[in-house]
Amino acid sequence: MKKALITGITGQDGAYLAEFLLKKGYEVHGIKRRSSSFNTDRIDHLYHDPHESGVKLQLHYGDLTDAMNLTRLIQEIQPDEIYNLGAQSHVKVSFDSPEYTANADGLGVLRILEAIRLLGLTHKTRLYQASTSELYGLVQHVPQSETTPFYPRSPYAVAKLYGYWIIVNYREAYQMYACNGILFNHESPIRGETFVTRKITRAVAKIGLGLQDCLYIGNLSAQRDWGHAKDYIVAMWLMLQQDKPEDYVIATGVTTTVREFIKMAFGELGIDIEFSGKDENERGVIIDIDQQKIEELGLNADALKFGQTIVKVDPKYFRPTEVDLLIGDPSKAKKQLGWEPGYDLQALVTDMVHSDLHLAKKDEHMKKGGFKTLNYFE
Ligand code: NDP
Ligand code: GDR
Repeated sequence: MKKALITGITGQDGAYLAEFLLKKGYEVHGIKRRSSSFNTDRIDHLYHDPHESGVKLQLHYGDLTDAMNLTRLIQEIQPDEIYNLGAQSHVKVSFDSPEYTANADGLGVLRILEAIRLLGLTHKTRLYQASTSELYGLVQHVPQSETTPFYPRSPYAVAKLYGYWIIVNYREAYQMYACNGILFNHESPIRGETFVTRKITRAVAKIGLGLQDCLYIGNLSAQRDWGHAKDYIVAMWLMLQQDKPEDYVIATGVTTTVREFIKMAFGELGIDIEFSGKDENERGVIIDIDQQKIEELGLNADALKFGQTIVKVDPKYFRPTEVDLLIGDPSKAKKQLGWEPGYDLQALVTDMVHSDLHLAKKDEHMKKGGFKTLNYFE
């Protein structure tokens, strides 16, 4: 039975990957951070009491900023595969916490590589590094492939640039099986609530039920190549099953603006919106409502009016330096790994909006029952 160690197992990708590897028969170990409240929501359905026999998922306390902890865990587990998904992964937050981001996202990679080397596991343990399309940053060339030059535009991307190159360096210096997956944005119903897609789909669901009035948003013109996380974790695994370690771009090859994503998300509920105005004054207004759909989905018809403004720009969400356009070329992964995405953007939007509508309906019941619900708009 193969053993895998996942850092960042409590995050979006970690949760999907853990489920995928367990189904493949792996013994899965995950590193979770100590927190004052439970932080394992995304993997609770996979968890079994460790006192039961044959438990295949084991969680360990740890942190990417703690070299001794990482080295001890790798020594104890002796993993065949390590997936380094842990990171301070929010680009905007990295401007507020640049040193911590550099430590966890940059040096964290080095700590794992050194642990593998010092423990003599160089020829046993394969390593996947969660690299990112943010490395491309300021657009040099589109579509972006494995050979496009990097120009990072945030402390997050600069930290990930270190992670990328230290993987390449250790692969060349010590013949380690270490790969960078240069993954473009991938989303899902369990995407962190403050990334733009999830922020949008949560707001759309709440606005549809009359639980929220308006979506406050940043740069509407940013363009992203959005895929589904369920597809992307398969590519991570494939990268570690090859004869030779290489780096791969994982993307859909289609790019869309934030503005268009918002229209698609409202469209899913039968609410048609139009944008007008410029820059900070741009806003989204309801221009049509499909009453039949509103009824079918159990939305709050009284809360939705023709001409109502439901999207406004708030410059506080702008970034000091922005990444304007990402569009990936996944040809190498398709050819060499046989990887293909199953979801297109419309299927992703449908999945996310309906999942958030379901969750918002729970909030609606709570509110009716007199309970307070979380209304966090970041
Ligand atoms: P999430 O933010 O959902 O998850 C990040 C995970 O890292 C969480 O489990 C978090 O723990 C953990 N973590 C944060 N800081 C530390 C630390 N210091 N030590 C140990 N663990 C830590 O990210 P995603 O699942 O979306 O992304 C996974 C990886 O892929 C990240 O490295 C991200 O940068 C990268 N990436 C993501 C893309 C995407 O579109 N999703 C695209 C390209 C790359 P906790 O739950 O306690 O916060
Ligand atoms: P990104 O994702 O920065 O690409 O990083 P995010 O969803 O945060 O932003 C995408 C684009 O949307 C614009 N935007 C907003 N973003 C947020 N979060 N909130 C807003 O209100 C808002 N309004 C507009 C942003 O300016 C940006 O242009 C994600 C993370 O998962 C990284 O870890 C990963 O490496 C990259 O994707 C690939």
